[in-house]
Amino acid sequence: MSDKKFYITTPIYYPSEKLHIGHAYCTVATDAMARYKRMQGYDVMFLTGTDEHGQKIEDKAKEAGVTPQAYVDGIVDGPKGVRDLWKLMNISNDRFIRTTDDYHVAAIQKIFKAMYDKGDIYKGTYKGKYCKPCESFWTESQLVDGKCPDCGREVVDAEEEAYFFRASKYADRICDLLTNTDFLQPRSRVNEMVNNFINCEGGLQDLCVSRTTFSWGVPVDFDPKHVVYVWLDALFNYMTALGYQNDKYNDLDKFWPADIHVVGKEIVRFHAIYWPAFLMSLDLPLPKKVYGHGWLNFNGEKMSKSKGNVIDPYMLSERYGVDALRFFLLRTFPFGSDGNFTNELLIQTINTDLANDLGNLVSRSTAMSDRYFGGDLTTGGKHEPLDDELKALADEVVGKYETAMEQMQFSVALGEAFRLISRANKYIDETTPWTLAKDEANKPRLLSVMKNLCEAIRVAAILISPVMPSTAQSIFDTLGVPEAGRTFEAVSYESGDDCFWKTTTAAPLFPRIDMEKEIDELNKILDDAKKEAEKAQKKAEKAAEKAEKKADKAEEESGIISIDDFMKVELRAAKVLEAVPVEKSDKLLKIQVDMGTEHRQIVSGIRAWYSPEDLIGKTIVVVANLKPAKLRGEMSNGMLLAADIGDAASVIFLPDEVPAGQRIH
Ligand code: ME8
Repeated sequence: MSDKKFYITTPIYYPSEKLHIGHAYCTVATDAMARYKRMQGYDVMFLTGTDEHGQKIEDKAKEAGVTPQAYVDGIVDGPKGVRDLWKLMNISNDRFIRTTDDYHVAAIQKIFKAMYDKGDIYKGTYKGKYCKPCESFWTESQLVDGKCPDCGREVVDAEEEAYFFRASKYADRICDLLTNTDFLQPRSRVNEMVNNFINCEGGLQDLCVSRTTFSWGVPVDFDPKHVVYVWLDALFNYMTALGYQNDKYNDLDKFWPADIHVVGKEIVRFHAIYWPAFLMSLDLPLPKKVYGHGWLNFNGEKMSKSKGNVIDPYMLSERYGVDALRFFLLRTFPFGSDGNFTNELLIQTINTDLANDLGNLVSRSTAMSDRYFGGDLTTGGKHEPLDDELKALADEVVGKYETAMEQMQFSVALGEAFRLISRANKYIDETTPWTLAKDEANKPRLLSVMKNLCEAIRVAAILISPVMPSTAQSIFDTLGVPEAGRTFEAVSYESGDDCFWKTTTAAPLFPRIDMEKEIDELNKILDDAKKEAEKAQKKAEKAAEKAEKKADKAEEESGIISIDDFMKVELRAAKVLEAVPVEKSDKLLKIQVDMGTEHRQIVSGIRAWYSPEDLIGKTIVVVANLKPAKLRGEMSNGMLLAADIGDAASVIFLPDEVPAGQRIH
């Protein structure tokens, strides 16, 4: 094994939904880098995985009616899950970590405790806004129009006990790391951090690193009503997966610190500020680099489940082949910037670069080798200066390719490989082998031309192999390249006169796609997805409505009514004008009252305790909007208020000065 080591990671993705093209983009890029480094003789550790704790996962599982563990198991290990996707996409990760793995959970508990013992984690109060029905804490900035972002209801000020990490203590060192070293790349990301998240004069606020409002997380073992904040839990995966604070693995000394963490721009903040601060707290070496890549949009819009425009890498891989998709992703979008994914661009790239330029070069060259030499390109030939031009270009391209790959500039590196491919196509036009073939005397020259073509293709295949591993192998096989000629050590162009090739012809590498027909099909798939999303949206709305009704009903049943409910009851002051017993009843009194704007008759069951004289002239409280009822043949247009005291009733009297008809709240 080589002593050149290289440790590279992707983010560990949330298995809250199926992964999409954005996740595939990052993983393919990281894979290409891992393969490139292996090709260069490095001993590579390539880690990916899933980040399985937190409120979002807990909520999703609840929605699905399963336990959080069952939910994530399905998305990670289930059919067409995360592992299947990476297998399909030829991802060469050496390890896969799940944050629910026992060894990781136990390690996180030890890490949290160590930071606590050191005094870098302390107990404090987390102040925020609380939504009672959702039982959720929100920060001011998370609120939508000052209301709960989930349900839109009012929130109240609230506090909860929480643990905090003393990030403030490390602010100076983090600022130095960001501004005076190459730790964070591309450089533009440094400005994003310094302008938005860390103020190099004003410092850094301490970070809340525990939660008590949900339970799906790593429990703080010395205070188990708290779970560890999901980012602290997640970031340490990069070390626990090597054996930090656990016995499952034993590669920490060999591979830590990481050479590069590849992450999307939105999580650079966690990787470039808090992650180094956590490591500083434990006196651990910092990773050498964090690379914040750009985001892919679809047709100019952010991909989102509710819009139904989330692109499925499974579907695209199955339709166009994994290598075509991998190539498209890395050739088209400069890695450090945002990119706009469109179906037209995808098909155009496959047709132009892969079917036309690369595919045709390989099929034309091998077909001619077959036609003119039966695939037997023996030693000998006739050299011409044009061959040196091809070699010179190949040498130049290899150098530029390496520089670009070292800087994660995949689109530039592939551009260089394709410069060689185009030059080789031009070489065919310049040498016109079909003309040479007409005259037996030109045979040695024709042989040289064929061998130079094969050599140019071989070099190009080595260069594209980290991005298109299967395609590179098929090309090597078709050209009959021995193992030694497939490695990066053999990348330099050998003037072909003395080499020997035994080529075969193969099926086209990339069949041309009928753009119009294919776009129609893809649009249909997209429309279906949009309809699906709308349906899901409606279903979710209905479910929310139902849940709200259920909550209201529960409130009702628990005896609580809203102020609106109370205001529906119209209570008014009334003066008793007259009261007489109802015939044939020993309970009821028939009472005439003045309600201010009208006189009314009400019938009340208080005869046992009140005689007419007790009431006449008094001011009582009447429910004025009660549905009229007939009692013993008498109409009652309202109800007077009285307290039930044991087996008697006590009428509520108001002071005389309250005018008849006055509304009472
Ligand atoms: O953030 N374009 O996980 P996540 C490009 N669990 N890349 C995209 C993308 C898009 N539209 N959408 C996602 C998390 N990505 C945490 C990480 S690491 C210790 C914890 C890629 O599932 C991109 O790399 O939200 C982004 O950073 C990552 O997926 C976020 O994945």
